[in-house]
Amino acid sequence: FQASRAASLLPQLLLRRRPASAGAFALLARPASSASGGLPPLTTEIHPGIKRGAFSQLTDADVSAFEAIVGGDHVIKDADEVLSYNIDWLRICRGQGQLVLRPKTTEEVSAIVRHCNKRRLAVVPQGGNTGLVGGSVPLFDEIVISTSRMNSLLSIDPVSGVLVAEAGCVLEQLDREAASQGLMMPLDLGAKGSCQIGGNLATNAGGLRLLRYGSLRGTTLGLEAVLPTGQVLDCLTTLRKDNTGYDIKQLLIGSEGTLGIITKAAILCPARPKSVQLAFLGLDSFQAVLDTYRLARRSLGEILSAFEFIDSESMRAVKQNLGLSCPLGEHSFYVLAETSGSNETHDREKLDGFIESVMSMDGCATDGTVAQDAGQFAHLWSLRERIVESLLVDGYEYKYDVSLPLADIYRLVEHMRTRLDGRVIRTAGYGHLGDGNLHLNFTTPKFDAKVLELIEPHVFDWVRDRRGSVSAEHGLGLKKSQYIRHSKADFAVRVMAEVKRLLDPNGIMNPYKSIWIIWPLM
Ligand code: FAD
Ligand code: 2HG
Ligand code: ZN
Repeated sequence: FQASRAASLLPQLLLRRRPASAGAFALLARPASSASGGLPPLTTEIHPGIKRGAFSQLTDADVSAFEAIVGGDHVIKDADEVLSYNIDWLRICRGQGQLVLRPKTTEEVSAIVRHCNKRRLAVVPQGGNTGLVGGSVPLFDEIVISTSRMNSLLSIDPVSGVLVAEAGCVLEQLDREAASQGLMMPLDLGAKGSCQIGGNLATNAGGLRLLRYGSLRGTTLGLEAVLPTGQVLDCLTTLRKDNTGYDIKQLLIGSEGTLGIITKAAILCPARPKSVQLAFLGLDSFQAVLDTYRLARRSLGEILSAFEFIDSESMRAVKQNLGLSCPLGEHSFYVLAETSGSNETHDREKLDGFIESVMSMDGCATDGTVAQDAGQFAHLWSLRERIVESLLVDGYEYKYDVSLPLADIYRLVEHMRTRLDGRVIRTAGYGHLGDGNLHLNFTTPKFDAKVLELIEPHVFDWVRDRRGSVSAEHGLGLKKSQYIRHSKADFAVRVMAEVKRLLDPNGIMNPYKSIWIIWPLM
């Protein structure tokens, strides 16, 4: 079910590259009225305060050394070809990188990084380039190391459920391979057709089913990475239990390419459910959304696999901007409650019981439908997954991804709506309710500095004051790095800086991102 759903979602939006043999890169179409009209401004123009680090300049001798490592065909120098690696998915960041390297093996990555460290050349690891915080593209002239050619599935054990793959494997392809063994990847997100497992690990991506299958921090059993000095860190165990010392691989998970390049991973895959059901509900208050979630946890228990919410403004965006149809009438909120289990009759009975209780409970859901076939299932999910794409059509998007106590989640949306009244096209709130994760987005026809001033740092301060997180799942990247202290204690940040210094003494690995703001100052 997942492959067919996701396959239709993204291809027209992403910066997709043709196979290497085609020798050119295709910039696939994005919504015509989005900010993508021309090239985005250089990131250095938007952030003039960020100065280039004391890195070396690339020379012909460096390029020759890289050609000797990966072969001339996998060193991209042509400015037009390099361009798509310099621009992020949202088309908000544009770097000035001049070189892209496409290694095939861990040994090649190691040789490249060793050379860069010796020469003090800065690098940016890049997977599918679907990241949403500007972490995957250069700022100045950093060298892009793309993992796209490292795309072999190494093994799947149908008994233990352990899958071992190279970092450049696309998530959707891995999920298809897992399906052939009765398994599934433990994470699923709208970008699955392009994002890579290495990028997923580097961002510790959450996605639609974290509620059920947990975070990659739990499902990743082992990992191999090339550290900033070029040394290979081999923690590629496939054991479920291994309490021998510190769990170093956790440092790489969520490190956003600042501590090394992940080259291989061992992931524990759950059994693929035999029965998947999806209910779509219309509700008239956020309290009703919370009450419905409480009821879903109680009555669906172990088969609940996703609980997502969409507010009316987000629904309006997919309807108006993408022309999608919603099977329910107008409501303040919509909820997708999914179950995954092994017995269709049992699961359907449970879901029907849940819907009956929700409908009969005063103030809960007032309208609802259940997907009857794969087509309806895909359509209902697209109403949620395509919000990200629909908002881009408005023009310019201000994107926030926060964790908050459940009671505060929608208060933030209402608060910001009032604050920005009349200045934005829309204030849209949706997200992974079961994870306490709100996606808060504002749109304007084009970038408006006044609007940004009204949003930042106010929105981050509001989240900090309620002990939330300024980045629930997308990471800090370039865009959120200066707010790290809003969600982490000062001493914790200092420890992070020490770890960075220890592993990357020359600071070559994805500079200007994540904890960059802090560590060079210490
Ligand atoms: P990239 O974008 O290429 O890189 C992301 C970061 O990881 C960069 O800092 C980069 O330097 C680093 N990196 C990449 N590969 C490696 C590697 N091998 N080793 C070390 N560092 C590396 N995120 C969620 O959490 N949940 C969602 O539901 C979700 N939905 C999305 C939906 C859409 C439509 C889009 C466009 C994005 C979505 N995202 C979501 C964002 C998410 O972070 C990415 O899609 C994904 O995890 C990034 O993978 P990638 O291969 O594209 O990485
Ligand atoms: C999602 O859950 C993604 O759809 C993207 O994390 C959210 O872009 C967003 O706001
Ligand atoms: Zn999300």
